[in-house]
Amino acid sequence: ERPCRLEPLGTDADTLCRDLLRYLELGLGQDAGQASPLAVYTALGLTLRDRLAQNWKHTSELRRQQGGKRAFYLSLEFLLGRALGNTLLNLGLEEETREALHRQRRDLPELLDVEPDAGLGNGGLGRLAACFLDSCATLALPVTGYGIRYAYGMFRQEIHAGEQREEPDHWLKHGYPWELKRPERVRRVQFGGRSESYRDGQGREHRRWVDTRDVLAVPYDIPIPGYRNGIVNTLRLWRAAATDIFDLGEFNAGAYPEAVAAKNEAEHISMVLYPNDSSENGKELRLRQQYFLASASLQDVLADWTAERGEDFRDFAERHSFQLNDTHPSVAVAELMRLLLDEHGLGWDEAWSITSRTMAYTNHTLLPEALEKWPVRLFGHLLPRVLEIIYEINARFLRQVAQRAPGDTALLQRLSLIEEGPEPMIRMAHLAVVGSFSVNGVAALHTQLLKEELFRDFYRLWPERFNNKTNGVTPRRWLLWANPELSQLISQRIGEGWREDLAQLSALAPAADDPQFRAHWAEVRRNNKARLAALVRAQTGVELIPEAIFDVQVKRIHEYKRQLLNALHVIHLYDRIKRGEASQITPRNVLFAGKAAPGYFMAKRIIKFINNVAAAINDDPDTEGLLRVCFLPDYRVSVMERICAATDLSEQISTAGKEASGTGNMKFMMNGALTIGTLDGANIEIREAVGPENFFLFGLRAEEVARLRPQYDPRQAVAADEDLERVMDLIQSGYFNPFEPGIFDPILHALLAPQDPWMVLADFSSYKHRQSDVAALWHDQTEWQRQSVLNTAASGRFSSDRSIAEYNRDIWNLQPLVASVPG
Ligand code: DL6
Repeated sequence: ERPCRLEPLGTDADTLCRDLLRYLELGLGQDAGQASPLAVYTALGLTLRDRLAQNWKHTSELRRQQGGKRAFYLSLEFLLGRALGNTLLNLGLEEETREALHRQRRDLPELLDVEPDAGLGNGGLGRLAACFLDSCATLALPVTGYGIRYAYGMFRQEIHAGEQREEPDHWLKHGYPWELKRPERVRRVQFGGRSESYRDGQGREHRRWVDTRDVLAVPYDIPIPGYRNGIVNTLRLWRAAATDIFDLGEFNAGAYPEAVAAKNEAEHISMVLYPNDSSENGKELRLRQQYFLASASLQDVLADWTAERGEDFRDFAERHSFQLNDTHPSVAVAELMRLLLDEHGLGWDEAWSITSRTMAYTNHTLLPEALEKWPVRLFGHLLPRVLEIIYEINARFLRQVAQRAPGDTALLQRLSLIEEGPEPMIRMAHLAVVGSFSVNGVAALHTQLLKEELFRDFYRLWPERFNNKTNGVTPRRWLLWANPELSQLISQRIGEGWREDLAQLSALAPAADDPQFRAHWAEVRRNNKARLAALVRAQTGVELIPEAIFDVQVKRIHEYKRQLLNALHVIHLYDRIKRGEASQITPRNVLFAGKAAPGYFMAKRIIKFINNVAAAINDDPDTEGLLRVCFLPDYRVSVMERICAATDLSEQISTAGKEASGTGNMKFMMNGALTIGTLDGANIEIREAVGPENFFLFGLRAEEVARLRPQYDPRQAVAADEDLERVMDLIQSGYFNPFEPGIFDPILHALLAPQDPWMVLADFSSYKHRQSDVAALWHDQTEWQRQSVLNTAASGRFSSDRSIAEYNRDIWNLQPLVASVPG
């Protein structure tokens, strides 16, 4: 008898068409002629997942054959966005798929549009994780992502009467065709109970964690294809499930509701993403999520190791790196210790040596309110054994410090993993630094500030641990996919190598001086702007001015990002129109988008303010053809794909020293936007790359912000700038809230308070002047388009491929898989 073999799947239009039909009619029970776009999208997803799965299997085989080290990216957030377009792009199957759909009288665009975004993240940090996975696969690096499969992702934002309303994002409602459930790899995660001593057969004393309430972690794998290299890596997302659906004992005793309630409690863990990007809310459920992710993922990795090597951990550290995406998963340091000590019987020194050689920590913020701390009491109640281990790590660490700096108790207090006080707290960032061999910031300035400020004492102790890894974004999604016409134009000029080696974009620079090329460039950008204008019209009813500057600020709404500064400038332009300077105004569309954390009062008030300002301006006939202002609701990955290709001016205007890096700034630059920005985060490197003459710089520098803060007097800034005075007067007069008296008082108070940490008014004059330079340059379209080309040409170093190559060179040291397409 001949063994039966799996034949390679065809990728021609004909085979794709037949497989799609089979999934649609037989897999989903639909009538192909009548099926909804959603059903066809699902069938197409399943058809493509089969192709991915083939490469997936091949990649695992390669990894097994080649052995070698692996890295694991632990993150509470992966902001994936849509998968269909990305899959077609990375597999190179767009044409065949269009053809296959055409034969069934279907159109790709309508299918692309029905896919909900996988919004399992808040913003930059989560999207960075997704870009990094794309680059790891493209560079053929054996890196696996671990995260949580939240049933509800980032909330959907609706705007009613100018205010944000949050609606649940049930993204899994219609199923998710890309994932693969892996029930055979379920893990058990412990909570509660207590820790006790016991003696083993040889009379040695150990600790163990007993009487726990366990939760199951069920993995779902999402394929992460590299760009046309046959590699498919894995993002493994954990769903929480109850251990036993019904506890029979309780059930029989008549406690049926209690048994079902226990099931609910377990499943809550993966129910919802916390929508806070820059503050921690300290909720117990959030700590449960963090521990759930850390424990399930580490157990998963250890299970693979012991299956192959038994209990011999000698090589483990040489074969594994865990990258902690911010402090959110940093409990992994203590959990790996616990697993090695309690579950695998290692001694402390060996376990610590392994842990502190495998963990690496990326910091993403200097904002004190975002630095995680957990009350010792809560931690001890939920994770008693883990707390003991943290105490032991701390005791040993502080002994080491005391030996180096005898008698310096202030230093010990500053460094301790425990912050003393009426409510003692565990400092998760300290746990991450102490337990890791590498600590990195995400842009040069940010890393410098980590060394000089936040982690100054740690830096003195272990300077070799600190390194910078400037963020990047994947050029596949953010240029090739988001801007196909521009990509084609680039390829016609410099070939296609830039897709995998973005540094090659520098070859585009000479084209900036070629009038014909510039004309094409401008035309593509105009088309993109028309498409964005159509989206804005459909979503908001606002009619943008086609030939005007598209001036865009899209990101989370936060005081430090200073959407207010932009809004004040908009009001200033309006004021100029009203005072008779219309003929001197350069037409602009000012577009805002972004979500506010639901509990962040000021951020929500800023949204309302922008919407009221927009309404007043757009309704005034004097602004016709000169100024349009719009707040686009429900900003998300798929919307940014449309926006970034159509932006002329990228607003990166945070208070210097506050934005760790920014990544939106990179997406805009790559697509040819010019930036107006402060010397903050990666703006500094963007300016260096493109040249100061092609960047609109304004505002105080980080050290000036720090120096001037104590004597900051916003009223002086107002008195010194008549335009600003007029703007503040207009707001104060209630012009933007005639029927809602007083609603913008909190904004005025914040701007005028000497304590304003974001020093908005301090930068107004400088910002206003640079904005008038922007307007002047717009009139010189030759020069504007030249600078636009130069921005794209200089954006090569902001590819996440470069970031990941650096993580690999300096931190992980992985061997790329020798990529080969399955035969
Ligand atoms: O590193 C990714 C991203 C940076 O680009 C942003 O500048 C930074 O704000 C963000 N950090 C966070 C963490 N909390 N806060 N704030 O989201 O990371």
